[in-house]
Amino acid sequence: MAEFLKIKQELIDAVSELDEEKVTELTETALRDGTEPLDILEAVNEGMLTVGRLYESKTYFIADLIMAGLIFKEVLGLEQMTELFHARNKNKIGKVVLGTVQGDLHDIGKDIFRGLMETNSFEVIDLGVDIPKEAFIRKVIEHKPDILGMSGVLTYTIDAMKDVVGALDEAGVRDQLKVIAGGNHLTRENCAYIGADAYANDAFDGVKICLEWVKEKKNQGEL
Ligand code: B12
Repeated sequence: MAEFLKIKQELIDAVSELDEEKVTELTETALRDGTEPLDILEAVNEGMLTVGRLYESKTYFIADLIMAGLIFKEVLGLEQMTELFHARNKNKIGKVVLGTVQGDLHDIGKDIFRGLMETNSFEVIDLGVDIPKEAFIRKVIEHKPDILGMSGVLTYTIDAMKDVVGALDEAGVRDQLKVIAGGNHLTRENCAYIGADAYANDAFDGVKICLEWVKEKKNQGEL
């Protein structure tokens, strides 16, 4: 960890400068030195925030966002990272249907949440990106999950999230599951607007909430 602190800023800068080769090199070095994969992901995420700011200030363009996405995916695809996301326990504690809502193509945060949930022994049915409410409902009826997870990184997708919850209501299945919305712009207020049971700005917090829900359900004898 002490070793990682020395290169952490270098890694953040390499991500924000879109220096793919350097990011891979630094990540591999850190992993070899025994750095926790989650600490590396946190640093990469910090670099992504800078990329977002540079895009907002028109220093970066859409091609740069694409490059940033590719770099993050490359880091997530490194062997030690995929090992981290490998389900360690075959006994599943709960089922989750997950997807990025209609209008949104961002999937990196969703994929991190999926990986962490699988590591924590959840079965995850990942529907992908740009998922219309009808597809969410179809899969909920088919798989009867304990939890529905919706990802939405674009601020205007809160309406798409609200529509999914409305459709769950209409289909008469809203009270059969918990709903969590994820995205770093979400707040308590827009969570209430969406009608979700909880929200998380961070995949790690989301997993904690889901673990709590499963514990409650078990205590109530429903599992
Ligand atoms: C990479 C990227 C892209 C890539 C996405 C590649 C991919 N495969 O995902 C591409 C190039 C496709 C893209 C496109 C666009 N993008 Co973009 N993109 C980004 C960027 C740089 C990084 C996003 C990212 O992956 N971050 C890293 C991950 C880990 O973070 P995250 O997604 O937020 O996920 C975390 C949490 O949100 C949470 N989480 C996420 N999902 C879930 C789900 C659950 C259930 C839970 C519990 C938690 C959870 O956990 C994660 C961390 O632990 C951001 C900038 C930024 N700082 O976010 C802009 C950003 C999101 N994009 C933006 C924009 C504007 C666009 C475009 C509209 C640009 C355009 N003009 O075309 C398009 C939209 C396309 C579409 N319809 O979706 C804006 C959004 C602004 C807004 N107010 O909505 C941002 C914020 C940039 C900016 N600052 O302006 N983008």
